Amino acid sequence: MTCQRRGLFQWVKRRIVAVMTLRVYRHPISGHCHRVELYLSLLGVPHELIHVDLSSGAHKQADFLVKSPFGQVPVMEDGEVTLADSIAILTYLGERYDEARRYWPRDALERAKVQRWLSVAAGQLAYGPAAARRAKLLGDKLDYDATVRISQRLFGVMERELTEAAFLVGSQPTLADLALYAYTARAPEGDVSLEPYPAIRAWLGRVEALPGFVPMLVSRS
Ligand SMILES: N[C@@H](CCC(=O)N[C@@H](CS)C(=O)NCC(=O)O)C(=O)O
Repeated sequence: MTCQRRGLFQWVKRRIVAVMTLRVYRHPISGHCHRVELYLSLLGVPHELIHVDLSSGAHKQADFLVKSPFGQVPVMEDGEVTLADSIAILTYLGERYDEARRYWPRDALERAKVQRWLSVAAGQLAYGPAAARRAKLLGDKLDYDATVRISQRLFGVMERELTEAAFLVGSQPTLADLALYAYTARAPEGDVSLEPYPAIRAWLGRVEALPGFVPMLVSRS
């Protein structure tokens, strides 16, 4: 190959890689976004983070609603694929990029156990610690006492299960741990204390020790 043709080949290759780079539309204080960023980082998948300015309402503009009909982050673009919803994105990444299935088990029962916690991430975690934090950080008008009750019930269950096992589904980390991590770690930002839960605090440390771990921004100390 001549120098000129080799140069052209490299240029085309760089353009293809640039166009193909996986993109995540996100906001740095969102635990929903963090779980996606964490998985990509643990897997070592190159990606670009695109800041969505929630405070100016960028997520409710027509161009963003095409990507995310509910006007929420995160959204992932991977080549031709556009996908909203953190849990949908996690499972997509599990199928597409987690070739060794380190975090998204192949075994049907193991995967169902992970799914049980993904439902909790969209349920009690969202209505408990994530909502309490929104109330304290952003002044969302909601029943704060109810969010604290939901958080304490959730953390009670997690504490019991994490006393029995190192991670939420047995001895190895899975998507369950990645999905539950951020809003649990930042629960104190919603004035929900983790002091009564030593097993949860030890588990947070184990997640943080995973090679490739990335933290979520601390919003309030
Ligand atoms: N089910 C969605 C929920 C995502 C979500 O609640 N995103 C928040 C940021 S943490 C958001 O975009 N809120 C803006 C809004 O709902 O208007 C997911 O799992 O991704």
